[in-house]
Amino acid sequence: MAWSGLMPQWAIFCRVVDNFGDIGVCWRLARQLTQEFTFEVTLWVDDLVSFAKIRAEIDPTASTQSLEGVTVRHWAAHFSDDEVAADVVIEAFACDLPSSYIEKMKQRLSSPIWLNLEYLSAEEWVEGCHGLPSPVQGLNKYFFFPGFTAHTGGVLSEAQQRDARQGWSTANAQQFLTQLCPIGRQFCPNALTVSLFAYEPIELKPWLAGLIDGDQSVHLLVPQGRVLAEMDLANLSLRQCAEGVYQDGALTISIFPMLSQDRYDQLLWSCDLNFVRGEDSFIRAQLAGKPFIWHIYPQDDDAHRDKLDAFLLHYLADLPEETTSAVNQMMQVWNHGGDAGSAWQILLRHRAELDIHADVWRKKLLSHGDLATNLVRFVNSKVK
Ligand code: TRH
Repeated sequence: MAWSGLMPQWAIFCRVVDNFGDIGVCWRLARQLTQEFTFEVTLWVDDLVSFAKIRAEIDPTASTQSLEGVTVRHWAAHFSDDEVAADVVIEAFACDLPSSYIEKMKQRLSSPIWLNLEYLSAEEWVEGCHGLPSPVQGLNKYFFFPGFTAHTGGVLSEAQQRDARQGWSTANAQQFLTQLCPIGRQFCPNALTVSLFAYEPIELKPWLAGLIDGDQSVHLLVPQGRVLAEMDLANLSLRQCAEGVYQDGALTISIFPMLSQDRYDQLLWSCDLNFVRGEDSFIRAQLAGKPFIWHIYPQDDDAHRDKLDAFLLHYLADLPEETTSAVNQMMQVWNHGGDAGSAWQILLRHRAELDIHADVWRKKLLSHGDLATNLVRFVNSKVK
């Protein structure tokens, strides 16, 4: 296809399978394409309620709305006859475009560039599949894989957030945490700050019990969500000191409503260590340049086990054996069970090296270029 001479129109289709990662990734991409490349972007989302959880400005009842220059449309079952297919169509996470939209793509004089933005994996096969076309109904659909090496599409990293992270000082971090958790901070102003975002980790309760009895004072910052129910605060020895603040021994917990996506980034930049999950928060923790523990999205066929190991091979490649073993142990225990108390204690002993490593890794990740820029380059290479 050839561009008509005007700015190309992009359409991103997002089906929310569960939680917030699907819309989290699609929103970031849509915003970056609009702001950094000045494309006209329409984001089609089937679940605006989930979107509104990470961007409060979203009206879950509106069929069309605009946010930061992106046109957001509710993806209902059928497309009206006057709808025209975009120049570039992104199907996020193999969400299957509706056949009525594919028909419109086929009706165009010049075929659109059609891509499937895949899930993130560090497995070796990804490099071989990245960028491959697949013929579908007379059109080509390209597979675009995020990843951790130069032979993949890289990871999403918006200039706006990169610059803000660069300028984020220790004073900014202190101020942010104090505003977010004023009472919790009073209890433990010098504690290790740890954010917690996870599913239902098997070792959560023993780990919390270990934090209460530990030598290291810890301030655990928890945005409301699935992990909270699993924490079962009523059955721990913690006493409630104020609304959303619990304390016992070396542990203080602050609980607060989910943050907007940009503020959640700031939380990750501000804490000493972050527990993250899924795909998007996992990447954001890496871009924060802080040590993290990943709760991988569990899959029925146990495919997540290989994905976790593949990532750790990359992430830990340049570290000494003892540090590698400390991180590997904590990640395995968090995901598959084991002695969380001891794994945590060992991990803490390596904090200084892990701080340095987190920053080195962030730079390495960004050296492959960011995903949106790589995507635009790929699309341009297909325009004849
Ligand atoms: O929410 P997740 O578990 O999402 C996903 C989806 O479930 C998806 O179907 C699955 O395939 C994928 O995981 C692997 O985790 P994730 O990817 O980290 O997305 C969370 C999003 O929520 C991310 O964009 C950050 C955002 N967020 C906020 O905006 N505010 C918050 O307070 C928190 C905790 C998260």
